[in-house]
Amino acid sequence: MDGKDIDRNAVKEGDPTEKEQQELLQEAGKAIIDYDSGRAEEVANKALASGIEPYTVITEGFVPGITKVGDLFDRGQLFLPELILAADAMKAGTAVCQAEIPEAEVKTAKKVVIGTVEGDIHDIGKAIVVSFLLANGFEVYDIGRDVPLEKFIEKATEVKADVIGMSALLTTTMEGQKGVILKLREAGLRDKFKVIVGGAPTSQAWANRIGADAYGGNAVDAVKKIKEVTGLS
Ligand code: B1M
Repeated sequence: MDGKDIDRNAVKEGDPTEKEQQELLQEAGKAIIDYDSGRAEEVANKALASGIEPYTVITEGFVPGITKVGDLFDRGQLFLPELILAADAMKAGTAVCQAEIPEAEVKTAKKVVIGTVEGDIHDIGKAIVVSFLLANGFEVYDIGRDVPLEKFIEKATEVKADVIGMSALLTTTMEGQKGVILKLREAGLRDKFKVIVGGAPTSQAWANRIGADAYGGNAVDAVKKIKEVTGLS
């Protein structure tokens, strides 16, 4: 769907009501809980067409769904196969939304190398951060997931990056974020790059403890912090 021309703020007679939009957001979450990729895409399209912002569809629609699935998994009420199916539905739904977050025409000339650290294959949140960085004019080098620690430094050096961004969703792989900072120090490169960390188990306190320059709590916050550390705001 090409929704780039939709003026989401223009209210017309017959437009969906706030209640209908709330129902669509709930349906989005339910599609994840039901592991239904097709429905996740369908609801995403409907929600966008109803005028809901792509980021709102993700954060108020899909995220509560995947969070619920994560909680059930944590409590042993569902298992890895279901978690994988829910993640597939999450990716399908968020991809529809991300396609509606256009890349900025005006570029910032700031380069960000971003990936999920070694041992960690969670990349849904990182992909959302990448979309937001592109929408804000950053040149982004997404080096993927389960990325060896050295690769962050190699890529950042190769492209003369301003920022290294590391995502981690597991308490065990958070250590990789610290590892990259230690490696940067050992190589005498710590001053060359700003470092931002993010992912559900991380926090500002963690960023402070490992000597990162910033912590991003979500995609919007990540962009804000990267703008701050690169002197754009
Ligand atoms: Co996994 N998983 N998972 N998982 N998984 C968690 C993280 C977990 C909390 C679930 C739980 O038990 N409640 C738990 C971790 C527990 C812990 O470490 N203490 C867990 C586990 C245990 C595991 C496995 C070990 C399970 C197993 O194999 N037995 C395994 C690990 C595999 C590995 O990585 N080696 C595993 C696997 C998987 C799937 C593959 C099935 C799938 C991931 C698919 C994928 O990403 N391609 C998956 C999923 C989907 C989840 C949950 C349910 C949802 C994660 C997600 O996508 N959230 C998760 C539970 C949860 O988080 N509540 C869970 C939505 C996303 C939009 O949010 O990623 O937080 P998030 O990103 C946000 C912010 O954090 C921030 O902005 C994003 C957008 O707002 N952000 C950044 C993220 N990165 C950033 C970087 C920045 C700045 C901001 O700067 C660089």
